[in-house]
Amino acid sequence: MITVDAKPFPYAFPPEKTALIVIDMQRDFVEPGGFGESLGNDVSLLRAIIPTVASLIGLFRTKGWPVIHTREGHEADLSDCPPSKIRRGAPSMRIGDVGPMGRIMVRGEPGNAIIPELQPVDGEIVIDKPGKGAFYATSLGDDLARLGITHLVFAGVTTEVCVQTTMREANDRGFDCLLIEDATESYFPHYKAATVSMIAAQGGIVGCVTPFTSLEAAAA
Ligand code: C5J
Repeated sequence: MITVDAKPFPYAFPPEKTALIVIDMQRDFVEPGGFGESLGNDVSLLRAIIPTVASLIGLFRTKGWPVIHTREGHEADLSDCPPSKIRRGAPSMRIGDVGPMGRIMVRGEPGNAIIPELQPVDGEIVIDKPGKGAFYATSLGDDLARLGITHLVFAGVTTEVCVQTTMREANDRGFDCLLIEDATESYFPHYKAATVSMIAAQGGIVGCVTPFTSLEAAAA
């Protein structure tokens, strides 16, 4: 076991049963002209975590621990996108509309891709998910069972939406979760702060939280 200094208590994990899940580091959320910006968000906040996420992925790759990437997106005919999701809000572009990076949130379009800085390498699992949670309507649960994974480390965007939803899904499925707090970000700093705090509250009701340097030091 490796033990990391974390909140609300040290997080102990068996490295051979631990995977990193990098949530939705896609052009649509992180780059200008994508879905995130169409909702009126400042994407520069999200871009600030790219070096830390890259270091975290690098640590897992160096150790030979699994790295799993997710992408939020939909089939070209939007058959897996609830009409309510298309209608919601008042974006300048809706899901399926053509934007500067192709059709918004549609699989295979340039904007749906993971950003160049964090591209998956051969052998890494990439989960295409229609929802906020990465377990919903995907193979993730089966993939983790096949790999014998019991512990999950989380990074990505956005903290209070897809990261938190997936952590809660994982928690209900019995995984021991750790969020790397400087490898996740929100368009709203106060939502990130609240989410990080509520994950670790009540004795780690959803999981533990720690900065990347603590995991790096523990894994050295
Ligand atoms: C959102 C996500 N925010 N990846 N998706 O719609 O958090």
